[in-house]
Amino acid sequence: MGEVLKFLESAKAKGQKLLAVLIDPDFGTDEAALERTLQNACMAQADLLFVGGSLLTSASFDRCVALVKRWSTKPVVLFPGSPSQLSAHADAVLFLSLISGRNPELLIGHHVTAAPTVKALGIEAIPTGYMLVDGGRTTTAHYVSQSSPIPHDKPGIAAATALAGELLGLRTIYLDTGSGAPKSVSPAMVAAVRATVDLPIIVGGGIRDAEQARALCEAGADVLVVGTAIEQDPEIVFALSEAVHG
Ligand code: 1GP
Repeated sequence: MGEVLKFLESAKAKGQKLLAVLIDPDFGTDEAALERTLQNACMAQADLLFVGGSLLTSASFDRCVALVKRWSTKPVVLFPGSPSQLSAHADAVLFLSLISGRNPELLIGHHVTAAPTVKALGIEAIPTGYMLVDGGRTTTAHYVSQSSPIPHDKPGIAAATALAGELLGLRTIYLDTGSGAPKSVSPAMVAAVRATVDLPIIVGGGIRDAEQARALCEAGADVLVVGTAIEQDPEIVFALSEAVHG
């Protein structure tokens, strides 16, 4: 097992919740802002840096990952929106299967394209059941994946989907309403998935404040991923970190 998955599993076993700061690779073109965000993440004791996005508009992905690695002591994990979002500077990649959708390209197609590069780069691949959940509007992730999200008020569908992922041998479950979603996944949905699977549960999309973060951790999330709120207010990472670690 790779080091990052070991870290996630051992934190879960000890009941330690983790905060991942999501860096949008396009945001990395403003290097001063990126450095400030990473300094804050470091001072706030965020546990992981995720890098990725559903749609890249700049060509500087590899440079962004290299800068994140240089300016941080925490594991750098790719959260790729496409097989081109791979970099040798990362410690690991979430090898995502979009199990909430029925788009074969995102269940196996992109994986075939990406696998030889992942192997050649020597980065750890973490088999992840990725589940898009309706968060109140169509996000870029929903649109680009051409898949229907799980309805926000159907925790049973989320639990059954996560269980199928666990039985297929996936090692983490990622529940996401998509970047900038008006609503996060509900604590009720997280609790239903927690009651059904024993895997580390990653939750992201639309998390904006400490109260929300606390409720999701109490419901059973192991890792919270926050991007937009920290981009909009870099200081909020301190309150989020306190909520997650407290
Ligand atoms: C999106 O889970 C991430 O895939 C984070 O979402 O940008 O809304 O925090 P936000």
